[in-house]
Amino acid sequence: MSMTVRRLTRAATAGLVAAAALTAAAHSAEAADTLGSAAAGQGRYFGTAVAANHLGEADYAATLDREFGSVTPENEMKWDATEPSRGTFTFGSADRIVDHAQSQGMDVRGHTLVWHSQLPSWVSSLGASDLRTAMNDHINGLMGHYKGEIHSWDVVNEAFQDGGSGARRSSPFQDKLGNGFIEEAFRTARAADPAAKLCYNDYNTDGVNAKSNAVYDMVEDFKSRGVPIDCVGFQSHFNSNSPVPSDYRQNLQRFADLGVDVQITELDIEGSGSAQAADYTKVVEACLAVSRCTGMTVWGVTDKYSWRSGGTPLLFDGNYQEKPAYDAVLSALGGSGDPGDPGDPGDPGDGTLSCTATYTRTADWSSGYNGQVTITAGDEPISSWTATVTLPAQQSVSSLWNGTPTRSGNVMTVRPSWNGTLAAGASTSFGFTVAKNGSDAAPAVGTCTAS
Ligand code: 9MR
Repeated sequence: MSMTVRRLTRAATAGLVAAAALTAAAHSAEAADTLGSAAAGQGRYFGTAVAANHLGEADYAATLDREFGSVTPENEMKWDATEPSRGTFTFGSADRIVDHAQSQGMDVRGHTLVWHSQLPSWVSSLGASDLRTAMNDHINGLMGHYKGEIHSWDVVNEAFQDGGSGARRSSPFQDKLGNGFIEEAFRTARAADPAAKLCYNDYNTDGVNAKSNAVYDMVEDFKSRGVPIDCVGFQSHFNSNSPVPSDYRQNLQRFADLGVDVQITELDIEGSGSAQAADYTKVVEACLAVSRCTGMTVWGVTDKYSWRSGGTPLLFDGNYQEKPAYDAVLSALGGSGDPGDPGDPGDPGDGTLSCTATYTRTADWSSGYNGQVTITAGDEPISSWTATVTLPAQQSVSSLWNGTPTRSGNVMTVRPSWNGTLAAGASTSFGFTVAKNGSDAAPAVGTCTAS
């Protein structure tokens, strides 16, 4: 669907009422709690990033619909997706997500209006005065289309630099419009949809540090001058290089004390097992300890579609099985289900055998490379596994170890040699040497199946 700047809102067009209140109970009543219903019991929302192109996958939609009370389009509301050329708005993919969410009674976070990334080149090439107009038109176009349907908007995303300086990041907006662009974006946004919470969103601001201090100073200044800001989003992408900060709760609290809500907007934590579960617990407990922490969003439903899929950072594995981190979050939210009990869909003991396969290149030279596929059992022990590896057309495999391949064209189906039996959560790997024959592309690893 494509339309020009002037248009009716979706709500007016469809005669819909405004989105449901944030603290409404999750959309489906089930015996055991879900992430969404448990969080709602604490007066919070629990959401996930969603990609429109996965909504047609039955397990993806079922997990989403069962567990979550809020969705954030992962890419579909970004500038490159919604206004690829000036004044031409394309809402097809974003509308699919919003329609799906509304059909399930879920709320929607808007992400994101003004950001230096995923920005079409036509925006970057504008002069200052045109850029100011284009920025305001973009905010009005998006917020107008979804007026009354979005609980919180990330109005400006990632405007501060990493590192110790606390400076603004160089971007077309910063470089041409100066510091005032953020304030202007928030003022435009307030007028466009007065019901939406307006958020500033960033990463590496989760603990007290130079970057979060700079954001803090900006929010303090906005509040003192009456610039409309309602919340600060803490992305919370964690891994071993960027662990959950020990002063996470304290940092959330000091922002809340400025008179804004805080939201955890893009949570994911690389790792597995009990260590990952313990880190998720810290995050949930920090949010629950801050009364103005109104909700949490994880950055994806399943590890297999995560932007950091190699780090398995989410609550459901590649086969939509609940990970220990899921049980930890549900329990930290006070969920009344029986996390880990045999028989609950997705829990250990439900009889679903599963595995995941992840690929890495372990050696590389001009004419060839070594690849390795790591097979990890899900939450049940397994006695065998099957993984497929599809090679780029030119490439050929000269040897393979720790697995038994059968080949059909450029597709290898690999089964165990000696290493089929895996305990729950345990891993093995097979390796292979490839002749590039002119193509350096990576092979594609298909879904792992277990028996
Ligand atoms: O998860 C998003 C990924 O699919 C996109 O390729 C990427 C492009 O920049 O953006 C990812 O989402 C980012 C989010 O919009 C802003 N914060 C960081 C997120 C992870 O990179």
